Amino acid sequence: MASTRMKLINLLENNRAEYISGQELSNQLDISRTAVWKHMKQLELDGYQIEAAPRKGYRIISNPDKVSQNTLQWGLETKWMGKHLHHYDQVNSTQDIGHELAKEGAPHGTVIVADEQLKGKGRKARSWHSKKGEGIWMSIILRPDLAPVQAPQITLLAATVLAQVLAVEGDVEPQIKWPNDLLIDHKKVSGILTEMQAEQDHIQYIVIGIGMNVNQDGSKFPDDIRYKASSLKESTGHAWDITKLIQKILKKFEHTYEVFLKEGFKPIKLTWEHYGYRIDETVTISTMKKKWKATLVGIEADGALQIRNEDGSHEKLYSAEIEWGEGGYHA
Ligand code: BT5
Repeated sequence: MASTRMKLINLLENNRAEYISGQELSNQLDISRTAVWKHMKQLELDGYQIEAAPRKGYRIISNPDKVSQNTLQWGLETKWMGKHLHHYDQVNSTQDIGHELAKEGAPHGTVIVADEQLKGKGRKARSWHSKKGEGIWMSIILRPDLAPVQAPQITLLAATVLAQVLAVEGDVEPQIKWPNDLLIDHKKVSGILTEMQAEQDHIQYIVIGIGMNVNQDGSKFPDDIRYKASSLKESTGHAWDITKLIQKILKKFEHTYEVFLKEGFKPIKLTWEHYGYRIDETVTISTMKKKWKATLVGIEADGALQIRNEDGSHEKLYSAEIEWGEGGYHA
């Protein structure tokens, strides 16, 4: 169904200047003229404006500005990422749907996108504010051939993907705050949540959740996050096309994932450190037992943060409170 509709959109898009007759479409798509007409009605529901002229045929007048399965898949230049794509107006959490679909056998690269989440999730049972139509609320199902201990690499990979897309598309300077926040001008624009189902030595699937604030006005954030959250619109001064941005992210994700399979974690590590927040700077760190000053050095393949203590010794941190300094904050 979806692929016939994609073909139909392609035919209409490629003939934008002219009408294309119902008969022609019916021949090319190998479906009845009634079926063509039903697809047209569906496209209209998706927000396409279609003109149907008697004896001439159909043509697209304008594309939708709303996000839908069709608009996301039309023009998506990927091989496997997002080829199975589910779009919802409203869900509790795209992560929950990701788990359900993965358990039912959804393939590697399945993508779930929602306009709004009622119970968006952060890490450690924190909540993620996901208002209607203002951001990217998306989960991706991956089935990597990796051991569970390597799962953090996928989170780090995702952060490099988002940073690179924003740097190119937004002409901004994103930074990745360990372990999983994307900041612009010290404020959180995006967060990543990685959840997995694994056996002892093998990952069955990973659901990687990406939340990105896109078109919110700063004043619209709830009080408790207003001082530390921002959106792309806030930082660039203009609204963004969410559909196009999702397509760019999926394409970059696919490419980076393939580089990761071929070349391992090293290129990801280097990119991460390039964008790493406060890398090479001295911060105050505290754990349950102590509080001390150290320099942030980079990341390790297991997701740990590498630090250099004042006596020159190196240490790996898996969880700690970091005082990020001016403008920074605790998650
Ligand atoms: C994260 O958690 O940053 C991961 C967020 C992942 C959200 C995506 S959306 C699609 C998918 N479906 C889901 O249900 N979740 C994923 P964490 O590092 O724990 O940060 C959470 C904290 O960030 C909260 O406690 C708030 O302080 C803050 N926060 C909440 N909503 C925010 C927002 N929209 N923008 C910036 N900060 C926010």
